[in-house]
Amino acid sequence: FSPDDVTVLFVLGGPGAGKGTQCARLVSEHGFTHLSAGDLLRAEQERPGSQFGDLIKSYIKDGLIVPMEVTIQLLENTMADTLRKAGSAKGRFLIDGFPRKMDQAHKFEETVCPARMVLFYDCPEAVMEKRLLERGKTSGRADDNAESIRKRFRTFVETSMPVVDYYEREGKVIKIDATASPDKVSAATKKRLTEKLG
Ligand code: UP5
Ligand code: MG
Repeated sequence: FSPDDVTVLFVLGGPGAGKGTQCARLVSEHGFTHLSAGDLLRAEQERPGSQFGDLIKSYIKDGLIVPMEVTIQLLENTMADTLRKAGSAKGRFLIDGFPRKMDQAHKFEETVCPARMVLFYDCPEAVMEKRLLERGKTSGRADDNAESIRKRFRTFVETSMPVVDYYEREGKVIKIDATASPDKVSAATKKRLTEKLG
């Protein structure tokens, strides 16, 4: 995809920081297409005949990063499908929960499309843990339990924060305090995005 046609924003933040919640709001109010890497992986895991089902299941339960080829292919296919259905070469995409490892960041930007900006939702672990345990009562997500949450936090600190730091050095990060109410976080996001993107 040409960056002249396609605007990509990466949306990063720890598990439970509120990436999905905020992306949903940006879609309804700003015409972005929301692609959650985690949602695409969970859907692929459920797809009958998928050769990656078992692999995805075990990686997600352990909070580990699925080999990047799988995730990048899912994202690229979904972007292409979206543009095809819209009958347009142009599109704006929020890519939620990706890249969360340096190799994914480089590969995606080389082979799919460079990112214009990175939204980073900053949230302390204690707040994220509380949200995830609460959601776990009803979400049915295999990784919303105390043990998986601990593993997800560890992967985030060791593997995913270096990606945020990398984009920070590139001057692409918009950092937002994610501890306030969804409305407040959403208002802060819109303000900062408008300053940067117009
Ligand atoms: N909530 C949200 N905002 C709130 C607020 N401001 N105040 C109070 N409550 C708030 O929110 C989480 C919960 O908090 C919800 O109940 C919400 O109502 C409440 P949500 O918006 O879902 O947060 P989000 O950051 O999206 O949390 P999520 O659990 O989706 O984050 P993860 O990053 O852990 O999950 P993801 O689906 O992205 O990835 C899951 C796994 O997939 C990874 O661990 C990994 O194993 C795998 N994966 C890969 O291997 N590769 C990838 O590239 C991506 C994922
Ligand atoms: Mg999410």
